[in-house]
Amino acid sequence: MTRFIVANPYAWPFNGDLRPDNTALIVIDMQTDFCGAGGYVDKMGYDITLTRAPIEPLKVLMAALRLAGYPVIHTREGHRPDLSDLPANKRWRSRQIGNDGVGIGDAGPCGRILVRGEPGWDIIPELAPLPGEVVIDKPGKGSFYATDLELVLRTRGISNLMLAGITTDVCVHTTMRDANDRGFECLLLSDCTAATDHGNHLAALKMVTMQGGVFGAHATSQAVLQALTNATSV
Ligand code: C5J
Repeated sequence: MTRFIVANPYAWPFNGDLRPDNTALIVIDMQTDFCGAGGYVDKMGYDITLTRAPIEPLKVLMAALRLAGYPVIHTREGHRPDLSDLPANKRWRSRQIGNDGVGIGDAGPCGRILVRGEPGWDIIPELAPLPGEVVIDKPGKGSFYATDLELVLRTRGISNLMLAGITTDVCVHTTMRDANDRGFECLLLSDCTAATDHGNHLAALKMVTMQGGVFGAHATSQAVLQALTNATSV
């Protein structure tokens, strides 16, 4: 029996082998710094209603996937308190936006921005990991760089990745491209991701569809929910 999710540009996964023991949902950087009041994105002057939009669909999807036995993996972008893993150019660039010269590593309304252990760095309570779920702490935009994510996935026999979280054009895309190069079959969830600019979100979705699905495919969370209930036999 095969099972597919209605997706663009192809029904996903390519081989119809969609099972809870080979497929994981990865929820990227749903942290206060990216979608909470007073967090990094808010402080930069971007509209957090955009980055908060995935919260409700994600709540529903995560509950359904957990019930069906699919693993949910979370990531957090952040740096060591001594900033020894924060490249100088990343810090410098983050200080260029906004009018106060405050950037990554500096004190903001939610504590030091993108620093591990600070309130702003934590995953928002609405989407808090359940006990036992894997949380990957990453210093960069991609979820594989300087983390043990690939080891965790290979150890569990995961070959299919559904990607959610923020931002579509930065951390989600970087992770998806890297996962694709490593041979994972990737699905970006269009309503469970968002960017600080809606045009960038749409462009990031479109990029996925080129060349027959150059990095994988994209689908709505509704399509995933439908696939959980309707198995298609081929
Ligand atoms: C960014 C992310 N945009 N999670 N991080 O700095 O996309």
